[in-house]
Amino acid sequence: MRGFYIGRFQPYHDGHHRMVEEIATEVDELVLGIGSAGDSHSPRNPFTAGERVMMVTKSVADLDVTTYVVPIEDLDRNSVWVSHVQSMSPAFDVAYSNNPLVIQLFSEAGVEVRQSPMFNRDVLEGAELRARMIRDADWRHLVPDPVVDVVEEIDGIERIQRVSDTDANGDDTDD
Ligand code: NMN
Repeated sequence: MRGFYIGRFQPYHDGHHRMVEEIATEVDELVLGIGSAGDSHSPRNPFTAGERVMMVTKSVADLDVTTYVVPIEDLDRNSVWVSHVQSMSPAFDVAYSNNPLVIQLFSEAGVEVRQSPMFNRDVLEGAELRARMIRDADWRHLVPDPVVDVVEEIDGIERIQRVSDTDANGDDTDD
């Protein structure tokens, strides 16, 4: 059985990783969708799809499940988003999410959706991590080690601080 889990992964953190580990106990293969793939260089979406591919690929390398990392750009039309996802991803049997819109769209399209109370953690942790990065508070212990390496390789802290240092890019009040 193959599962699908989409997140923005801005950045990929320990909450995501615990979810992936839990999902890995239920599936043979897992597709990890990098959501909002076209977005980057903003306070809410600081990292490019390619940078997030690196974070996720390196973090899941040791898991005992075959994984595929697939960037998925947003669409203006929610009604055809599931078809868009399916056109970009290896075929999957079940979608994992706690995002109400994602659950609604997959359910309407007849795709089985599984949720976990643990998935709620994701919403809080992404925004919290970015806030810590912006104010130079400690964030490294909240992400898998390879994510620290990627953020350092791309000078990610300097970037998020710079793009947050203007109101031209909007704020980051939700996740
Ligand atoms: O649960 P999160 O981390 O928000 O990830 C869900 C991802 O799915 C986001 O990147 C979101 O933009 C994406 N999504 C896109 C559409 C669309 O493009 N119409 C609809 C539902 C979810």
